[in-house]
Amino acid sequence: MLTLYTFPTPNGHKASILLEELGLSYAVHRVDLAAGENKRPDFLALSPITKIPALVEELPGGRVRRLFGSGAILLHFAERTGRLMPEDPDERAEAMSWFMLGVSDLGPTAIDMQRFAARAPDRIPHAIDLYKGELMRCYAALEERLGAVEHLAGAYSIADVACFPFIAAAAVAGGGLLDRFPNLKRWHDTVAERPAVRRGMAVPD
Ligand SMILES: N[C@@H](CCC(=O)N[C@@H](CS)C(=O)NCC(=O)O)C(=O)O
Repeated sequence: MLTLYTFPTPNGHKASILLEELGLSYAVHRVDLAAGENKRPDFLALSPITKIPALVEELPGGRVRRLFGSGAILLHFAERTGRLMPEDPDERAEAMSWFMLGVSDLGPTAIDMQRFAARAPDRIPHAIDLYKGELMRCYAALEERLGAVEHLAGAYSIADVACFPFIAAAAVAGGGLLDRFPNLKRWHDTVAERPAVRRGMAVPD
């Protein structure tokens, strides 16, 4: 039995897309970030950094395994199932590289950009320019790669799952991201059409 602790944000959506893609059955526990539910002691026990997503796996013998962070959840289930991660060493190296770009560059940069551009009490132009520039580096890298391959590691993989929700969020935020990056748009539109992605993006509803 799997329980996903989540909220409708890009990192939460990575985990729900992954579970949907793998056809794993799971319960959803909504952690209302706006109400500060992530700071409650019961959630702290699951996610020491008090961020969603987290996942609890009930194992035989009453054992419980917890995972926190979208990267850990994606890697864990790709390894366990042998799916959404290429076997060929060269393709695997590409998949890992783009997966990490999604987890450690694109996601954190997009969140920090949002913090400075939309939520900071004072406008700090240097911080906004810095994060805008870093985000552009991510988009430019993805755009170039997607001009050469259909998906980030060739075949659809956890690399795509790790990047898609942040690109989808930027696309709906306005600013014409997908008009400026045609390869990214082609990839975004293809991934968005996947039934598992549609279902995962609607969690929690
Ligand atoms: N490294 C984590 C980051 C998770 C994260 O930033 N989660 C955000 C929502 S997208 C969150 O829970 N924010 C609540 C907070 O910062 O208090 C991952 O990749 O999943």
